[in-house]
Amino acid sequence: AVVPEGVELTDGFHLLMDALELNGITNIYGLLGIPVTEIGRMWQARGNKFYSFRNEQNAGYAASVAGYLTKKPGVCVTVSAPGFLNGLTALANATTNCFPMILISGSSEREIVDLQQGDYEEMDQLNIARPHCKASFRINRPEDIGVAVVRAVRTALSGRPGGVYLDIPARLFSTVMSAEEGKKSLWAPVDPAPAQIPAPSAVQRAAELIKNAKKPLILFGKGAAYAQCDADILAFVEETGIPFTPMSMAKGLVSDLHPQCAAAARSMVLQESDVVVLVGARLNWLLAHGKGKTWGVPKKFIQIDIQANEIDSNVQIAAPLVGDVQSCINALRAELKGYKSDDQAAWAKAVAEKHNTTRAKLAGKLSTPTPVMNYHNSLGAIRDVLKNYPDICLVNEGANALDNARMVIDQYQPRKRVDTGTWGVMGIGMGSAAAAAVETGKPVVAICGDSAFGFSAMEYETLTRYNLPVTVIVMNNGGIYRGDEASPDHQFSCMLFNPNTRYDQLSIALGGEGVRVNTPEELAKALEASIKSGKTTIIDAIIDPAAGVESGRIGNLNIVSTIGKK
Ligand code: OXT
Ligand code: ADP
Ligand code: MG
Repeated sequence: AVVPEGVELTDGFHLLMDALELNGITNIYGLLGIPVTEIGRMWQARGNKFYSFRNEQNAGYAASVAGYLTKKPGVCVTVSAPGFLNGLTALANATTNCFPMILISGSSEREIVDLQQGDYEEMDQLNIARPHCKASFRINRPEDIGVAVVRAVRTALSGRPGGVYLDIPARLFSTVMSAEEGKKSLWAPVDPAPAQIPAPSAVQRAAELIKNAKKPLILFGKGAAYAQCDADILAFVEETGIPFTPMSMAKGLVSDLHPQCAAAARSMVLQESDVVVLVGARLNWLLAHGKGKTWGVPKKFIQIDIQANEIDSNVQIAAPLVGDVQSCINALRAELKGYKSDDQAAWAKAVAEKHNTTRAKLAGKLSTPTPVMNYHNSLGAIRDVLKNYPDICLVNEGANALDNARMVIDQYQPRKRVDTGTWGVMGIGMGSAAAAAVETGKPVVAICGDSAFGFSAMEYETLTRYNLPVTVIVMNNGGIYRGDEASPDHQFSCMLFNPNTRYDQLSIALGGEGVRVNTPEELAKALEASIKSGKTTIIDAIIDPAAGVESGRIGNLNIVSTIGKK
């Protein structure tokens, strides 16, 4: 529409920023260039934070982790086609992990894109994004920016959280309208993630199962951690006396040191339990789809999930509790009030014994010296230092570096562990570490396999640039899984890296602190110093190239040739 002369104007850029601010967004993660450059400058000029990355995939991982940690959608801004595609990996990963995130990409001129006439960075981004997120929206008019942002926020947050794509054609950014009309077109959503209360009959059904169980188990997933109802969850655990075990990112939701923690009796509790309460955890590959020998004796599942069709996705769920974790847990607590079973006490005791014996066995390995560090004694040293910093957020990726750290390092507080998640994706390291440091304002420690680190290593400069208190420990075993594989005559082995790589020197080159360590004592000292200094640091930890195993703890998923090498 033509705006009469003399009327105060606004444009797409300003309306977008106003709408984001109105929705409580203060941090944007992204990478600038045509046509979104001005957003970064103007966003910063308004006193907000723009975290500028070296590759959109890492900016996207940062945004998704911001979403997970804060329960507000993390926002990532990218340029068109290639930038958008880089960011899309992270958007898809966010959706897979149920993290709320909004990817905003500039796009090329519609008329040219739609006729495939070869525009600058031409791509039909809207449709490419659609299968990889909860919703994919395009904004065509400035007066629709407000509604689009609200819709994106509500879609990302409500029900099962996930990713949303917002497509903004370049021209819209500079399209003007009356400032007054523009202001009227913006609003903040009321209650964008409403409580979803489970039906009373469903609550009774679940409570009956718990009351009649002999060997009940509570299994927490990252949906329970995301829900931010930590006190209610702890009360549920303690009022029922039922042993619990966490999925990796739910570690610390109730402390790993809690007497009812059964993490180190994992196989036993999955196999022998008769009733399992799943709280914000899917029966996907990570839980062997709820069947087979992992799950041992027949059992009944109670499943708390906000997504109704998650129920029965793999095996029969005897008592579905569809609703948000907080409402479901509190409804169950009310229904079970005053109930504690003597029958279940014997089971709880047996589980605690198994858990404690396994922990004690592992403790021995953690302090056994070896000529070159292995995963046990290196991680043992890290664990001892981190004991004194319970509120540090741990980021973790790799195979052996991931699986062993998950096992060895205790977590004491909710949402203090971010890892490779549902896809087991390498490369989340530096983006996640950046977001964890930014969003929590606390120090972060990232434990990365040397392969895993490589996926986002240049982003280390982003960490030093913003002075983020992140210590990256690179578990340097010289390869994927192991560093001792023999090379064929004609070429370096496809599983190995240059053994002369100096990750500590990479840090110094990128403006951080760097130290190489060869023993658990040196590692502990370097970590302690780095946390105390608050300086961005890489600790290059030399690990025995023969210490790892192929694919870590999931070697069963690794396909090998049936007929062998030919
Ligand atoms: O009860 P049992 O006896 O079973 O014992 C369990 C617990 O009771 C016990 N436990 C304890 N004992 C003592 N004390 C304590 N505190 C304690 N706590 C537990 O320990 C065991 C194990 O417990 P856990 O872990 O809870 O149980 P389990 O059975 O392992 O659980 C099953 C799972 C499936 C839930 C669990 O294993 C899990 O969460 N796994 C996640 C695995 C995963 O996602 N892996 C990453 C992918 S691997 C592969 O794909 C890689 N790639 C390919 C690639 C990827 N991924 N992405 C992209 C974008 N491109 C390519 C690559 C390239 S890994 C990789 C790089 C690898 O090389 P690096 O150099 O980075 O790393 P290194 O290996 O270090 O060299
Ligand atoms: P993990 O990998 O830790 O086992 P998953 O990512 O598989 O966890 O499962 C998380 C589940 O939590 C998803 O099915 C998701 O729908 C659910 N979820 C997320 N947030 C909530 C919430 N606030 N209330 C109930 N369920 C939730
Ligand atoms: Mg390695």
